[in-house]
Amino acid sequence: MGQTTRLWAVLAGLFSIVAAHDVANQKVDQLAAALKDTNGQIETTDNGVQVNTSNSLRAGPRGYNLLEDTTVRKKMIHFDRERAPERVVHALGHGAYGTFSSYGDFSNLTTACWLRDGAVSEVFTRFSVVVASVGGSESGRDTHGFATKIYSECGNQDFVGNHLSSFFINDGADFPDLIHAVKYEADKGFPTGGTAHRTAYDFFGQHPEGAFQLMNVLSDLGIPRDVRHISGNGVHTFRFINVEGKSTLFKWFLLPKLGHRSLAYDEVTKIAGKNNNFQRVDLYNNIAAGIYPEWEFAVQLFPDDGSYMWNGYDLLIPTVIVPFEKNPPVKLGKLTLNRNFNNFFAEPESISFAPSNVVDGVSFVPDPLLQWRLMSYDDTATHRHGSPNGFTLPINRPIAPVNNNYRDGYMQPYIFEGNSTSTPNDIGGVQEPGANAALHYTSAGERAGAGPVGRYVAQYDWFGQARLFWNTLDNYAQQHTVDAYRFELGNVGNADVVQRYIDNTLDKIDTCLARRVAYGIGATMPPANTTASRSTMQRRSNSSQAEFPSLYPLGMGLEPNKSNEGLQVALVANDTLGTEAEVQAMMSLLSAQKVSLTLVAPRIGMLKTGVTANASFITTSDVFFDAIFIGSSIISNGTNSAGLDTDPYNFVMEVYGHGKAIGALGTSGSAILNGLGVGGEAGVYSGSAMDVTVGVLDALAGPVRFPQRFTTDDVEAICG
Ligand code: HDE
Repeated sequence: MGQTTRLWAVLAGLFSIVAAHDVANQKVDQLAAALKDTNGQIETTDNGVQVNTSNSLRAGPRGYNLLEDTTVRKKMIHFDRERAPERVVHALGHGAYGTFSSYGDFSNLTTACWLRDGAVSEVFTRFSVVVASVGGSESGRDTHGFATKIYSECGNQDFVGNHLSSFFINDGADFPDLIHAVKYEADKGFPTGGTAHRTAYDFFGQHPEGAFQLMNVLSDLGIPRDVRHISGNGVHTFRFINVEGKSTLFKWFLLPKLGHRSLAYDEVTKIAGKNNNFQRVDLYNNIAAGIYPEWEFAVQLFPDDGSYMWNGYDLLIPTVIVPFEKNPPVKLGKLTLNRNFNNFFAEPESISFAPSNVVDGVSFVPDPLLQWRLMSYDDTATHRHGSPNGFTLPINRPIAPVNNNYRDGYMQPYIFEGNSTSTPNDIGGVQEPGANAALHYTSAGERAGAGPVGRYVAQYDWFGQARLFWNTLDNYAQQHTVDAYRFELGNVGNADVVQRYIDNTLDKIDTCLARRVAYGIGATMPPANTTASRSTMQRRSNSSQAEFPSLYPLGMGLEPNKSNEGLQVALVANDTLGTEAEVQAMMSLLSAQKVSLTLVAPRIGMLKTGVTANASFITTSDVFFDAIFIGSSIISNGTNSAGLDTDPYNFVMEVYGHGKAIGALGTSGSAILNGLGVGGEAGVYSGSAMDVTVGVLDALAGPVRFPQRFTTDDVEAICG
């Protein structure tokens, strides 16, 4: 490289940093213009007249209210209409702002500007759960939504995915039925946030294509700890188009840099009762503390030869996934969430995502699930906002210029000038882009159809990937999944629906799975070994785990070297347990890994040991913590005198039962553990504050849970 070229390269580099910085602030600036600060302002009516709206107008201090009180009437009328209709699915959600950074120049694949070299775009990501309504629990067992809007220079690009890689159905025509079936039963109004009921399993039994997805939901993957530890999955195949019009097919993923973490089902149910916002609190508090979660945007790429097939995998069937081992994803960029919203209604609640929001260089394939999504989201947004003008709301507005002749309608915020409202025109209105028009609906050589018009049903071995998934689960993970099937089917309340699901779906996946589920809920067990699949007992010799670990990359245990950022641990303290010195020693190690420590004691405040408890056994719960410590005693001789009474005893034993790490400080800590009968086991550490903290942090980053503590079926007895 010559001197001048090098200089230009440096200048170009500097420019791209500056440009990237500018780009990354455009949405912030646009949103700032919409901010309204009412702090310290004098209260007024909607027509701008200063007035007190706190006391209504009455005919005397003991008299009736007056119709003339238009001020309070208006206040009430506005209040009566404060809610927009909740989303028909994914109603319960929250989110945050951040950035998307491209790892390089991917113009060989796509003209999408957010994948240009040095491109940094602003984003908003909304996380959600499918079934529960607003006000339900985020910690229930469900598919989690992971939707990201990239406010790029060339327009809004939405990635509307889920935290699981597959789906329940293949044709959008089935979606309203799926949702009717999984939401509350029409004649009863319950259950409002789960699928453990008759209509859901009647539907699942009729749709074998969803067997793999349902098993995902019923595995530990279906109960993630929080949204920082889930992945985003596009589910469908999409299309990149480059400047030559060349199309490359892709499936997208957002892979969490923190790794994946799940909860135990018992924890989920308790968290749901104690803090149904646990997941949004986790995200909000971590971002507020400067701990920003990151995901890598990665794609599986497939050449587009017009067949939509790749090595035997049908790319038009969204319930079939292509394992990472077969087609390793290529990392193209990074999503970072780093800023909380200002107003829940105006931002996460009012944002509208649509898979149809793509920029030039991104397009679709004829997958009948995707095709209906291209219509449904804009339609539901129009309904939810009460107007097609919802795209003009601050959270939805692109930073790219928007100019068209879509006019008028409810709540039109703009006053358009001029009289032309059509294109093409020669009278000074909006002009057509001509040669610069986006390519994104067409690609070179794309074929529109292949065969006679008809209503088609996809054919596949729907149980194959479910079986692979089942076979990749470790014994304890299989047990959790069996227990989840038992919980769900055990609550269906209709023996025929249950038996059909066991015989027509579970038995076809794996006979031993079907027998175990049936055994636990008193249903008829299918005869042993009717399917060719291997039984649970032989799982460990099955090569599929080595071949397809990506079918179960995650969950409680399998992923090594997770990051501990943003986790929470507790120190159990009381008037004789826990010293300032050990808290200091622990803090140095914990804060280096951005793990927060809460001192939990019978009461909040200064204890006789000199340390200050910031939570009590009443204000918090062990289920909120990823690991716990028991403080050492300040009573030199007595370990029993520092023993635990009921609340801390339950606290510690529940953590033990959930398979989490426990650290006991000093000789008294280990004596307490021995007294509880849990000393010396895997995942139970005793020793100095330093040693124990190191042990617990390693456990959190590695195995996370200690499955030896979970009870398992006598599989041999059930399966033979
Ligand atoms: Fe959605 N989906 N969906 N969906 N979906 C909605 O759009 C729909 C599907 C997903 O945080 C709705 O604005 C149809 C797959 C997420 O605001 C609605 C079909 C995947 C969110 C809708 C599907 C998703 C939604 C409700 C089958 C994963 C929340 C409110 C053809 C790849 C977005 C709204 C947010 C929301 C329709 C299937 C993910 C009704 C018709 C597959 C993450 O338009």
